[in-house]
Amino acid sequence: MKVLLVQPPNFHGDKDREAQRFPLGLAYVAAVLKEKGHEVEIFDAWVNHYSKEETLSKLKDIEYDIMGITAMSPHFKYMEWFIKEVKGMHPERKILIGGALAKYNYKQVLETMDVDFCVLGWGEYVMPKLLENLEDPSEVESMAYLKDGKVFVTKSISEIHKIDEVPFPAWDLFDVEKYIGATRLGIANSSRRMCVITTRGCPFNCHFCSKNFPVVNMRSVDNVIEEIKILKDKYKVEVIDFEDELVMMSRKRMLELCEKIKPLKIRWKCNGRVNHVDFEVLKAMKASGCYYVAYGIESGSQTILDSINKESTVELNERALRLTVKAGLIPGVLMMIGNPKETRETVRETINFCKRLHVQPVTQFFISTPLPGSEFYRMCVEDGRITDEVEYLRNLTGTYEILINLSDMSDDELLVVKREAEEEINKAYCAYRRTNPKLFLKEYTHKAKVLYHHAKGYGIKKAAKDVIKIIKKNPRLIFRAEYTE
Ligand code: B12
Ligand code: SF4
Repeated sequence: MKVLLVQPPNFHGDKDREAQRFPLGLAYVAAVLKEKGHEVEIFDAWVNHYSKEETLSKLKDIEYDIMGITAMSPHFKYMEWFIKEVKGMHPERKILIGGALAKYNYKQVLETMDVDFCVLGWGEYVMPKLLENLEDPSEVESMAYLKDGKVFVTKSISEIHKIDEVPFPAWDLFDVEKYIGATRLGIANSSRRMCVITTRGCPFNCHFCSKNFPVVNMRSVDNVIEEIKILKDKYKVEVIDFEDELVMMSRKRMLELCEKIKPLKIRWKCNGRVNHVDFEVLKAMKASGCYYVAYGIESGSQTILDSINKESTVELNERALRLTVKAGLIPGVLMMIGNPKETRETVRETINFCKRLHVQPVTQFFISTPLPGSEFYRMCVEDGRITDEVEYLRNLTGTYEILINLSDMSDDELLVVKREAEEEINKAYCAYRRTNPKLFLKEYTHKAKVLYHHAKGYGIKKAAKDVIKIIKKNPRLIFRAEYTE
């Protein structure tokens, strides 16, 4: 069967806002389908920055039997437009959606769009079976579809799998160079990078989070290393981004990973959880090429950490950041604002936390937003703050705007407090950096390296234009800590 797998564009409409990451979910599905003998083609509107017009004109010429789309919840509005257009072109061809949008809002999707099937997770196992049972998918696990006008959901697939058996992502079907050299904020990376995921799932239950996999499944270290070797040898990748929520979850596995990744002379970064921080492990990570660990610190206030069910403490957060710096690693600090019980006072605690530890949030504070699949979303539906889920999804754009204000402040106050907090933290960080020449030099050398690389790739004229554009849009970027590399 001829399958077209689609990644929709960045729904923020701002092409530079997020890096174009390699869509691992789609690439795993593609690999399995290929293995089963299907003909697979990829259409990535995100990495190619296709406008709506370009999307339609390019799709017109592609032959396929079934289209599979990956989508996050905030893609809902775009999907309404997209499905209507695509079904209008080829009403006889089947369409299915996978990813968080399908998993958490299959009902709204099936009732408002002309979508044939929703895949509720584990696409690499579900989609091949679906292709064998398109006429009657009732025996295919983790599916939702309309039957006699009613939403029908099949039995859930097991959450436990031997994921070593899944083939590596089908890089060869993608224009891989576009991801390896992807830009962020319009500036090229200064090294060739690719993402890898070594585990699926997370055992914690933070109330704001909409995790795709509730149970932890780990790949063996040898399987991960084999993948990295291919990325290094075949695609000349220099930096690996581990996308796992919790690659550091098992001390033993992390030490094994460090030992086996070290001879590859790869640089790598990952996410950490403060509960799993161990100085010996951090040192082993540093020695094996790790340079950056991002932590979901979220807040400097215990009241807030408790209100979001973070299962961490201010002390643990502080300890993790200090140990990370002590091990010679850069700590990435992910922060939120606007959670339940948030007041000026709790934000003050967060400001003081950042100042005390001399850190800046990675980009800006994310605004706590009830995302489908999260406890906050469930609460808002239950207590009537979300009455019309379709309307809510149409307005959902991610975590940069207030959609439902969960805090104890008004919308205006929250936005003012957010801006003031970001400015105060930024100012304090810059002042600290001025007293620390080593840090200053390190960060600005890195900025210079990134610019050099961008100019080398795109020419000095374009590089200068890009930099001016970015600085005009966000002058604070000149002063920001350089965390992304
Ligand atoms: C990498 C990543 C990104 C990347 C890009 C992702 C991409 N398109 O490639 C970046 C950094 C840009 C990003 C941005 C955002 N992200 Co993000 N991201 C992730 C992350 C960490 C990893 C994704 C991944 O590769 N997973 C590994 C693969 C194997 O899993 P998967 O993608 O879920 O795919 C499997 C199934 O879902 C299913 N499947 C998925 N697609 C399809 C398609 C078909 C046809 C089929 C059959 C099956 C199928 O099968 C796959 C294999 O099992 C996830 C968290 C996570 N660990 O999954 C969050 C996550 C997907 N992101 C999330 C969010 C909220 C965002 C933002 C909205 C946040 C924001 N700041 O506003 C933005 C929006 C981006 C935009 N502007 O459009 C949420 C989504 C929740 C939701 N309800 O929508 C997640 C789940 C994080 C979380 N726990 O809350 N993200
Ligand atoms: S925020 Fe991180 S630790 Fe919390 S549930 Fe989500 S993935 Fe797990």
